[in-house]
Formats: sequence, C-alpha cells, structure tokens
Amino acid sequence: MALERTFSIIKPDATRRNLTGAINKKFEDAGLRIVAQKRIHLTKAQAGAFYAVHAERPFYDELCEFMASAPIVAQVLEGEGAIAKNREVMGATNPADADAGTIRAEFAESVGENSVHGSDAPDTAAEEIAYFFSGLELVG
Ligand code: 3AN
Repeated sequence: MALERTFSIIKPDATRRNLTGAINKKFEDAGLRIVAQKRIHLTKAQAGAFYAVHAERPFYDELCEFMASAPIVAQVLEGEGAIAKNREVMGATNPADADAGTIRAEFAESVGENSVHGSDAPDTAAEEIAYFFSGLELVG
C-alpha cells in the first residue's frame, strides 16, 4: 500500500472538552503521523465553503453553525493507506454505529457533533489539504 496523506479535523465538540491529545494518540497509535496541524476558529462562511458539498442537505446550516462555534484543529495525517486507515480509526458517522475503540465510539456526542472529520477519497483529501495548508506547512 502506498504512503498517503489525508485531511483531518478535530471538531468543536472535541476541542471544547480538551480531547485534542486523546484523539491525536488514537491517530499515532494507528501508525498515522501528524505532518501538519493548526488550531483555528472558522467563521460560518469558511465552514460553509468547506462543507459546500452538503449545501442541499437538511443539516447544512446546523453543521456550519457548529463548525464555527469553537476552535477546530486542522491536520494532515500521513501513513500507508492513510485515507482508509483514518476512517477506520474515526468509526462510523453516527457514534451509535461506530465500532468499539474508535474515536467516535469513545468521544462523539451525536451524529452531527461527532468529534472528527476525515477525507473520504484521494481527490477530496488533496482539495481539503489545499483549503487549509500551503505546501510549506506540510512537514513529513
Ligand atoms: P463523514 O464525516 O463520516 O464522512 P458525511 O460526509 O456524511 O460523514 O457528513 C459530514 C458531516 O455532516 C458529519 N461528520 C456530521 O458532522 C454531519 N452530519 C452527517 N449526517 C448528519 C445528520 N443526519 N444530522 C446532522 N449532522 C449530520
């Protein structure tokens, strides 16, 4: 499997509860390396642009409000098959369906406030990394 990079967000519900370190430990224990990381407080418009693909979904407005409600930690994770591995470590979108030991099973509060975001494919990973980071900020 090839060395890959994926984009990750530690969401406001998790930063609010001081879970950044606990979540990063899950990534590192799974063999994912954090090659870029920054804490930012998005505006609602910036969150809306990031989640533009969900603009027609009924939960879009609520999702943008939530993502702008407190700081996030934006990250780039690197590893063998990083995109799939990260989604495995995150667990299912709805914490009620997430496997034991995953981030969402342990930490997520609801389907909306589910502690982490992770890219779902190579093209979205590249787009999402470029939205938050310049090449100079990626230190592998
Ligand atoms: P994932 O983050 O697991 O890839 P997506 O892409 O289907 O899931 O959804 C993006 C984000 O939208 C989720 N992480 C979650 O915060 C929010 N979301 C998804 N489904 C719902 C829902 N039914 N109600 C509220 N928020 C939702």
